Amino acid sequence: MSRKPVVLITGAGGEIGHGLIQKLQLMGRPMITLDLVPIAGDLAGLVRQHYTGSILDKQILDRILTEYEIDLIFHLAAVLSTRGEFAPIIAHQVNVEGTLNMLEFAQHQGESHGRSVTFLYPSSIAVYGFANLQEKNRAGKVCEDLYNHPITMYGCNKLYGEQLGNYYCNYYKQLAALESSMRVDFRGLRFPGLISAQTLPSGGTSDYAPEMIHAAAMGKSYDCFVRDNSKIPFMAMPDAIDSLLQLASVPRKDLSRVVYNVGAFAPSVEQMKKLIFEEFPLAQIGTKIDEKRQRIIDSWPEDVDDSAARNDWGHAPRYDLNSAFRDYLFPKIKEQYHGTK
Ligand code: AKB
Repeated sequence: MSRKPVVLITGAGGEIGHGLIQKLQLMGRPMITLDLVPIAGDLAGLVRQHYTGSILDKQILDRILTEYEIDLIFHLAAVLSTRGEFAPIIAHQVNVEGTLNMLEFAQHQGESHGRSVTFLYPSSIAVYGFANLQEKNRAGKVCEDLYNHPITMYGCNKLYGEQLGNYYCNYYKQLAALESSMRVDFRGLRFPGLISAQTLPSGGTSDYAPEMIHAAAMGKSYDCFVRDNSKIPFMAMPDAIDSLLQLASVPRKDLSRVVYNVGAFAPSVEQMKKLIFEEFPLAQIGTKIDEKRQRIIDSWPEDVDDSAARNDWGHAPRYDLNSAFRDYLFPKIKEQYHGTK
């Protein structure tokens, strides 16, 4: 029975999933979704079927395997860095064992349908780590193969998840009699902090940026938990979604790497506060440093070298710092909270 292949999105209820579902629907791509919670009302009508459950539940994955042919997976389910430091074992189970389940699922899909499954894996700048702030500042824009010394469980999980994906893609059961590698066409993106106008993040350490902007727009006071001179790379959510879709569509032969850095802009907290106060002069944004979360931010790079992504598949974010805030975030967030642009 020939069935039209569909896209599977895990962790579909999260920030990336929200925008990705909307974009895939506009592209006319049929999709199914999986998340621990039911799908939000505004998205339910955009997906063919939503499965409420865990990527750790192999029975639900087996059920999906019998019901759908899947040719593209966006594996978004994850426990992020801050939340992972309160429950490191759960983070490992979801981020590593859950990812292993999804890679095995993709392998079975590929074997049963006789073709490879493209597997998009959002990794993170959390895979990087530095001995101290001086080393971070000296390193500047880091390339993929240096400073892979994460200090969070999430970062460790994401780095290993990249290695697992490379194994499934290029070495799976390499000693077995039957050739069965390349059923999983694994592609990873190391995302910076992501800022969405539509949703607020939860459980991340880079959350201070979206939290500040949304608080200002809602007229709520907010204390940033890191120093004003803290600097890591960020990206507007539409660019993050476009980079996932762009990497998913590139012929494998054009890729020189399994995992890519992607960047857009790398502001200090001070630079972001200045833009926010220009837009919301009455904003009440203070500073109340959380030294433990500060140490995580200090372990992440000032910026990333994404030349491989730009050269191999034309990564070119639409938004820089000023346009992200002035053309995307401020008008969209105002519209969301006040109905005005
Ligand atoms: C986090 O803060 O944990 C994430 C990330 C940078 O990967 N937003």
